[in-house]
Amino acid sequence: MRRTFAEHRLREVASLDGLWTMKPMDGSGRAFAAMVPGVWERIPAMAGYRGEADYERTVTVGKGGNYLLRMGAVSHTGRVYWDGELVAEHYNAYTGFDVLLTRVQSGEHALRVHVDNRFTEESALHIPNDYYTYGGITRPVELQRVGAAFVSRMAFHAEQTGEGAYRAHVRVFVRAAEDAKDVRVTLELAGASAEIDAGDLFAGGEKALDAAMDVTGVRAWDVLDAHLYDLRAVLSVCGEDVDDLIDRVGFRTVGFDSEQLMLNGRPVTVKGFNRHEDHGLFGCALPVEAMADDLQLILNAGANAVRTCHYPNDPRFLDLCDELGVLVWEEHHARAIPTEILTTERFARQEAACNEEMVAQHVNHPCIYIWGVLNECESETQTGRAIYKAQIEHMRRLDPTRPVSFASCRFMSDICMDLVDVCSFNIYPKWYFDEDVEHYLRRLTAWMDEVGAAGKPILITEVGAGGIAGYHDPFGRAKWSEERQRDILTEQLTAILSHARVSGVYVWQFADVPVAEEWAMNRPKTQNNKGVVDLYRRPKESYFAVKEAFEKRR
Ligand code: ADA
Repeated sequence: MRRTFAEHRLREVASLDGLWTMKPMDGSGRAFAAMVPGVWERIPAMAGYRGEADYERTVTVGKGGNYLLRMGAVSHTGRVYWDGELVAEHYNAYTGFDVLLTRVQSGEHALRVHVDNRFTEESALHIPNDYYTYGGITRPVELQRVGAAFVSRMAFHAEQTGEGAYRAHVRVFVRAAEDAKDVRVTLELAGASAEIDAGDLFAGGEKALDAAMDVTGVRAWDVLDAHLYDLRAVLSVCGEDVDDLIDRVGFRTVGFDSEQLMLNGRPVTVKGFNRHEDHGLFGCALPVEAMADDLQLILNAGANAVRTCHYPNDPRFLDLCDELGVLVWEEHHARAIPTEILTTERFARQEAACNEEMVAQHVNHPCIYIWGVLNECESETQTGRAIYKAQIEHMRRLDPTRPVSFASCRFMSDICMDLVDVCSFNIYPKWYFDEDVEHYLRRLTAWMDEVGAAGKPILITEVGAGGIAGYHDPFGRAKWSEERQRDILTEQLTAILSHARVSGVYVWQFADVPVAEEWAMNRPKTQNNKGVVDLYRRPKESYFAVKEAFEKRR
């Protein structure tokens, strides 16, 4: 997937981004020149379209051979056809997928991607929700030339063994496009190296190979002080180097003690924003420049953290967080999914795929310090608990090195607190109900003590209030005015950030977002207006209130 750094020195990579022909399947016979990456909602005649469309282009292949077609993301369901033949199907807008094309002839080929963003029974994760599900090929597309065997990914983690010294564990995944004999992989990391003998591989096969390296004299990745290192795998077949893959890693220790997040042995207060991948100009297909601008605004507000509500993010956004030292709560895709969907086989299958793809694609980002599952689902019943337990256990199997949590709104009735490393709550005192914030937090911690969660740290994963950009009511301070939003956030953050048991907070939310039409009656302008900046990143008064509160708390 496209990154902010070069993933290969040996493998040839061609971008397939640009204008493709897009044909909506609405019976109109129309065709548009549509940008990839992009969302079709940005084409004026297609705004608001929910349906199916074909994206088409010609791909000119210079040298015959094996190719890996890397689809950054299709929103939300994609079927890929190469020269008319179905070669891949993928569901879920927020993770990428690869298609291996073997023995491709040089010359012109027809690439077609059928895109569907409808809410149907087939879709358990994309449902009409408090954010927008766009249509399109929404992240970059690449065609990569690979040999008989190639490195498909790596999974890294490091244990600290001394001052500036770590034991790095790397699992390398090697795939074969054709039979390949005498395959070897050399790993390089921070001056250390390791050799792995992969033996022979058969066409279509994959092997996972483990290696460990001791590195010394490295600088830790830390919050707002990020040091990154290239982890490079070079693959040879019969002694000849034919392929390579570079990922970037960081060395850090991370986890919660009974009250706080400990990063490299020091407590860190999480001061963050919930951020949807959405922008007034680009929908969910933000260019990397706009992602970087968002992070500038976030850092300028005194924050050090982002929660990727409510789905895995573009790897380039995570790259930027790695580079800037921003702590990330990355979440699988699930926002308030009704129990009748949660209990289906379809949900289990689609969420399992999301978990597997999210961890496989993002596990090496040092910025990710925790995985989140099932935002605001039914965590107060035995039926719901079984699903929470299964999801949390799945995440721990996929990545035993990071804490896991979920954002609960089942106040004082949640029965899943024992399942997580940190208890996380989405709370809206003063907005959805009128209760003094300190009083509310006292009730919350007293309840935790009662249900046996006394020794657990707390994160406030959402707090906020609505404010319509440009609506002012300086004297009356009506709800939805910028002044009222500012007052409420000040009160909320002052109480939360001075509470001894709370390890951090994420403001709901960074920017306003459009929501599904089905939500319009509770959402003025069909937007979730709790952003501290608007759709186009113009700050509201609340932005400065958050900045003041965050900067006060070191
Ligand atoms: C929730 C939810 C968010 C958003 C928010 C709100 O608790 O997790 O996605 O809907 O509340 O604005 O009410």
